[in-house]
Amino acid sequence: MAEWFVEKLNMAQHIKTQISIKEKLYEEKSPYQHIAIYETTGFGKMLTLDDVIMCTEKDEFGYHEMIAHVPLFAHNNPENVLVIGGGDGGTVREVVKHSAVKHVDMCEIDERVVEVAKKYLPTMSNQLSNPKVSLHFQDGFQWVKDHKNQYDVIIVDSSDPVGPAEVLFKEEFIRCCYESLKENGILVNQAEHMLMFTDIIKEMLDYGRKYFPIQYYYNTLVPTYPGGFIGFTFFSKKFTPFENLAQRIEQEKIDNWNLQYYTKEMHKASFTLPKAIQKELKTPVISL
Ligand code: SPM
Repeated sequence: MAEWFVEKLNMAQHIKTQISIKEKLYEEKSPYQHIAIYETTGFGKMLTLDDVIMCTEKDEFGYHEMIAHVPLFAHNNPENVLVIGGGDGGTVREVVKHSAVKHVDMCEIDERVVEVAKKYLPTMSNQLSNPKVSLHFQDGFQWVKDHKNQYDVIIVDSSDPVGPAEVLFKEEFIRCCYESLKENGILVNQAEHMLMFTDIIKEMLDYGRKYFPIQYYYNTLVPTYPGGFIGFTFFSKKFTPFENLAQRIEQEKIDNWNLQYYTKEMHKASFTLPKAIQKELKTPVISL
């Protein structure tokens, strides 16, 4: 009989996620949260934080490729990048592929997540010691308050809007990210499932509208998250998600990047939303 890991986070949305596991490989209680690694029967190793699925080896690419490459190909010259959260290393692994990126600060509050990922999830964490990367184990909100006008792209690879990460979905944080970006900067935030959390996304887009002239929401596929999808808000001071795409793709030679999800076609298509959601979020309709 297989054992099942059950994620109960979205019970209020009438959904439980279950994933079949072979064994629990590791667990600890860090100063911030419960960290666990499981060997699943079909999705490779899996990281959970406070019993919520963060990533599995089999389907993490859809999340990490899209949270990283969409803003980095939308910007014309993304030299300085900040990743907030992202302790497993998957986002940084994608960010450092860009030759345009000269430096990455990763600000993760929980050093233990990074240490556990280095030991159990080497395919995600293998670029955390890349010379372009500086790791900072501190609060991301404080980091953006202390670093004004510094970044071309900020990527918020957070957990869900409950507990400590809740502030990362609020106006004050979005405003501080705006101030931490340079004049052409782009901010992308993990922003939930479009159908189950439309209200949270609407709220984030409304906050973003107060500061950024350009706002979108885009989607990716992650079968082990409730509902199978997750999306991101895209806020930009100057560039649409598309205007630099052809030139930047040409510059980066992505055929050697071993990508499994991201293509320029997927970049464009991910902004196309179901009719009712698009109407509700009031984001621009994309002509493909
Ligand atoms: N680097 C991977 C970290 C993952 N960050 C997002 C985690 C979200 C997980 N929950 C999705 C459920 C939606 N309510």
